[in-house]
Amino acid sequence: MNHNEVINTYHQLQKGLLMGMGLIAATACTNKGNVKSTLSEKPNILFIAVDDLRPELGCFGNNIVKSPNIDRLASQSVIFSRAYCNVPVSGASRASLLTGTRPTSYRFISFDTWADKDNPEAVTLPEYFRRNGYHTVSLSKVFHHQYDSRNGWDVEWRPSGKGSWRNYLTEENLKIDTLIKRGMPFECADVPDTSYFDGQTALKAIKHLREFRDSDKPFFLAVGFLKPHLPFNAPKKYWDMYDPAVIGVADNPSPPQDAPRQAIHQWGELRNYFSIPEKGPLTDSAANRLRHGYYACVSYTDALIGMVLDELRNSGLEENTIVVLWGDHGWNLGEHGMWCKHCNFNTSLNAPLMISVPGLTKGDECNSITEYIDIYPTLCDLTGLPLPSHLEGESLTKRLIKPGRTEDDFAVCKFNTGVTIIKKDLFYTEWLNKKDSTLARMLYDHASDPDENINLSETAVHSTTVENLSSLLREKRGQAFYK
Ligand SMILES: [Ca+2]
Repeated sequence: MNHNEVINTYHQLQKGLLMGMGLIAATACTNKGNVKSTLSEKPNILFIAVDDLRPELGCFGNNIVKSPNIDRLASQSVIFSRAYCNVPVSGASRASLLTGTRPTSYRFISFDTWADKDNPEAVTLPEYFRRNGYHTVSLSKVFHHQYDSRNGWDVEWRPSGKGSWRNYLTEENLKIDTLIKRGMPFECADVPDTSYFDGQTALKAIKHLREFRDSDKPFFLAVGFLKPHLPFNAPKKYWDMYDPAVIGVADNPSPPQDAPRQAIHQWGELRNYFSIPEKGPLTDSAANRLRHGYYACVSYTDALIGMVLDELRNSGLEENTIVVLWGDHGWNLGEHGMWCKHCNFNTSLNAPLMISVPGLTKGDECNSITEYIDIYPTLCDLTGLPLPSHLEGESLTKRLIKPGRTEDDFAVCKFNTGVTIIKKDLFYTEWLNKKDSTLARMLYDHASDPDENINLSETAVHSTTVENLSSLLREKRGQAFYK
């Protein structure tokens, strides 16, 4: 079955539902067998963005992290276990995903990227849906900047409260933040779930879902959660879910053998926080406490996502709503001695993605290599909208219908001057100058070294592989890479 046939099958499945049945379930045949679907021709979209979420969740096989609500969503989704952000830093990753276009040598560079400024020709995902009859709502951080893609939203809302964006609740932490402008890297406070900004966001999402129940217009509801981004502030009960001894520290706290200096950074984002040393490694107990805080924030966010998903179900909207959950990039929790994102290692590039299509997806894992720029065309396909010509990704619809490996899959990710191509088990990065010359490189084979501890790029036995990947990287990185 080729791609067009898959799309046709899916739309036949949709059309079959409209023949006088409205939202009543009907059956259609796909290559997975009989599929019951409840989608109307214009299904709603719930688009959940989670800031700095690693794919370390129960549904991704992690035994430590407690994420029952996301796991429940995963059981109704296809889980993309090899999804990669195209840029491992917030603003740039979001601008790339939401325009469906690749980073280049000159665009989508930093945390405070504007999609409108970096790629003004591209119609953003929400704007495209708004133009096509959707009521579009953005809650909290979806684009990095509140007023980016201003024409994209009917409603744009951000949470607010006393103190800085770091959103501490204890008097002690508020005082530290105010006095020295460097807050604590975490907070464990005995407060209700709705006290922090993300709690406000979940309540706001629930309010909108209740309003949508009585509307004839399809909705595109984007809900951005700020945690587990630093500082790791979460109600105490989520800290209490974890035993620090079980969390431990990273197994590989040293840089990879023979890695170039460009591969390693000094995690300035974390060092900005009070109590973190200006240079040098963290003690094991500090590292353990940070990991504990990160996991507490993951479980806190999971609970808030559960509140939103419960409302989706209770409101009767679930059966006609596609749900996409994505984290904007990965995060280092001490691996290679590093913290935060901002690097070309798998820990920063691999990110959680799952897509739920009612009646179609049932918890299968897709281990094809996918890129975040694939999300935009996928949502167009699933809602029957033609693909805008500027898109550079590939629709994942065929993988939703038949999850499984394809031979032609790859991903290209970029951070600053480092460009990574991921092909099969190989992760190859080159750092380039403005004339496209190679400054440094690294190669990891995940078949034998999934944690990326031995750089193979300079070994004679891998020279042909490096040559081939170097060519492939230049072929796949996008025609607009250099102006
Ligand atoms: Ca982020």
